[in-house]
Amino acid sequence: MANTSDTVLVIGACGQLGSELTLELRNMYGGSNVVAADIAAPKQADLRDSGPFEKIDVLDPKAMGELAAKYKFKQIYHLAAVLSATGEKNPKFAWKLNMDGLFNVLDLALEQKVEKVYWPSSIAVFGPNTPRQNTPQHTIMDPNTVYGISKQAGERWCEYYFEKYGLDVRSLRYPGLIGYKALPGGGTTDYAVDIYHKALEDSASYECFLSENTYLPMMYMPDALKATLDLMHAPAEQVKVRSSYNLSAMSFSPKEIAASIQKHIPEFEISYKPDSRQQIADSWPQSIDDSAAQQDWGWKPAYDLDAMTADMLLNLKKMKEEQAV
Ligand code: AKB
Repeated sequence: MANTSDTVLVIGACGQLGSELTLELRNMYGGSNVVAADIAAPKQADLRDSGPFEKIDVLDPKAMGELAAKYKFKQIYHLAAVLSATGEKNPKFAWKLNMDGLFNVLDLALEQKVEKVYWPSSIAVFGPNTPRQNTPQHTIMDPNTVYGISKQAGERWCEYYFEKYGLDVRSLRYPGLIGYKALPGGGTTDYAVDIYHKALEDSASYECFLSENTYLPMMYMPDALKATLDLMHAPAEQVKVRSSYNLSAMSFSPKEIAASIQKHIPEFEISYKPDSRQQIADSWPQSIDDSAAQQDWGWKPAYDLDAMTADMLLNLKKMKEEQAV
């Protein structure tokens, strides 16, 4: 249950997930109760106009402390991170941002008696020796990207803060997230967003950086928002996994998403030019067993590939038309 008088901080509020989650939280808790924070001001008008924004660097604990003292947050959603593909370009910085940022938030939450913390993990915690089909909640984890290593270490620390200090921190291992409102930044699964944008351009064609039969777990944004809010509003005793929950909705390949788009745009063409992101994709699961999330707090996704494609194309078309006016 949501306590709608809570003040909530969203760090990384201008990102792909943050920009949509902040709006959902503002609908639930009221605009002025949900502070959007990021390293740069929001570009989206709805995010900018619906509640307070604070410029913050998650690597600056003093500034974070001042912010928390000002607003007395009851909940923090800490979404700021360097993703898988960008992380490989500057591994030391990715490690610093992803780990020091998490420590700053966890310590702040303890100091300021924040009641609940949300921190996203990823399918990137798995690695080349993990079973790739129906990957279990508990299994071999040998991530070989700095992003995956930081997420796996982060999971261990979240569980540690819960066990040792009683901090109510909750987490999901997101698959690739697909939405029409904001673009992802620097991930391996980003192709599954880009492809819809390119399908609606005049050329109706897309050159994919993964090969045609590369299957990855994916999820449409409304499902990701629902999962996040359901987990955060579940009674604490139902949240039995304190590292991070496996979460699943669909699994598809570039060839299959192209075929789904062709049902609406028959002339759409896809070509393939795999780059360094192929190796990352090949080290990740193809599908995920999320039975723990189903059992503990009733997780169930609503969208499959074709339902997502129909909704993505409809909304992207609408947005293009509005921009053209
Ligand atoms: C990425 O591709 O890096 C992310 C993820 C799966 O965590 N979308």
